[in-house]
Amino acid sequence: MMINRRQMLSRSVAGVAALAVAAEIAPSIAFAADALADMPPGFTLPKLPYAFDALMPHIDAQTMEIHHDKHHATYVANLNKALAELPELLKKDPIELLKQIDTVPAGVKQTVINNGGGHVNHTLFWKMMAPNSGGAPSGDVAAAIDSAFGSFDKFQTGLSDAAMKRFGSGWAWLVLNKEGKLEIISTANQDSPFMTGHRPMLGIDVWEHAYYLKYQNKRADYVKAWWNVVNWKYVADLHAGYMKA
Ligand code: MN3
Repeated sequence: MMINRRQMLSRSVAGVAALAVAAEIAPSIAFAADALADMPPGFTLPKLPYAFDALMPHIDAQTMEIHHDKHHATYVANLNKALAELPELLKKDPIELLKQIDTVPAGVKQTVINNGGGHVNHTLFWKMMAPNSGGAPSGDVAAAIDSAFGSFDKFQTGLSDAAMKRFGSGWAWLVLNKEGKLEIISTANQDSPFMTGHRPMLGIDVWEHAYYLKYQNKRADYVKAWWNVVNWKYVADLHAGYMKA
């Protein structure tokens, strides 16, 4: 696509201004908005960054298609519907909305927790996985994991345990906590780590919709397979961004 010099200039000025405004509100939000650049306010379903079958054999194409096109799409649609009469909230960065969940009117608060959480959690989740990935992290993330958990193996066991112990539907997460330390947590339903001041670096969806078609009741097999698609590059980007913010 051809764009002229004036268009390019006005685009970059607008971009810088938007970042500056966001930075004024809260540096960590500015980073998050930047990292989640395909999650604009107004709540739209981001494109899956790879084909439905790209994570095979670990996660099957039909699961990915239903998970993204139906489940995630429904969270987005329900969030937009819930906030249709609250245009000032509809304009917000969805992460900011979750961080400030106590300012959301009581009548729609739980709907925002469920569907705003679902939207943000899944937007992260798609990028936290990638084809031809898995293995172990390197660099700063690897050092931070070793320092927090003793070793990569201990971290891996810890996150897998949290995923297995989550009763019913929810998530297990590696987060950066308020003190700037790595921590493993688990959240129920679509509760977002951002609501409790945690910054998610890596998360696994253990709702049955994430694995049932291929793994049925065998959540342990899904969790084990999922490690083969972890996108450590994105985990490192998130970590670096949070540390800078
Ligand atoms: Mn899900």
